[in-house]
Amino acid sequence: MSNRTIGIILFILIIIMGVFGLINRQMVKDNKEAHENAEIIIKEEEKESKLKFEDIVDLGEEEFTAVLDTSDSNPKEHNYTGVPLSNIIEEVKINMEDKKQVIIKGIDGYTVALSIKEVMDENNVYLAYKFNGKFLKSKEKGGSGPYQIIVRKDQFSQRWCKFVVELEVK
Ligand SMILES: Nc1nc2c(c(=O)[nH]1)N[C@H]1C(S)=C(S)[C@@H](COP(=O)(O)O)O[C@H]1N2
Ligand SMILES: [Mo]
Repeated sequence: MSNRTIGIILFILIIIMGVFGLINRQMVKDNKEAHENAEIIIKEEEKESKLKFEDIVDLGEEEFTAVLDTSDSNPKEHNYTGVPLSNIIEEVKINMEDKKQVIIKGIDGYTVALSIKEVMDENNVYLAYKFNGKFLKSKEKGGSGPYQIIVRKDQFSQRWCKFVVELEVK
């Protein structure tokens, strides 16, 4: 092979790598933007509050492990990043003492009820936004985010509401 041919091959490879690099950077950016725009509505009777990702991330971020056990997978421990659900409720000045439960809704209509007792329990209920160090993708992008409720003490994962958009404290 002539030097010229090798040169052309190298040039083409560098262009391909550059294009992949740009695509990857755009995907990371899209994902980050999706997160920055990700809002959650918190309701209490007539009162409605909204929190954005930038508000949520400041409410005591923690990394924790939880065992995911679905109907089509065996139990496996994973790392999540999120904030305790009770911190979110406190942030919007809802007093949990006279309440019974928190109703969590996903964008697909899936609804989960947690008792206030469970929510107040230490290291149990979290609103997660990262899974094994990566942001949870939206439903359209094949993920379980941008937010997912994790109930660490729940043996099965039915109540780990995916695509969370609304919380109602009753
Ligand atoms: N929003 C939403 N959350 C959901 C579900 C769902 O259908 N919609 N399914 C539940 C069930 S039955 C399980 S086992 C866990 C994990 O679901 P996966 O199998 O998609 O991981 O999510 C739970 N949370
Ligand atoms: Mo399930």
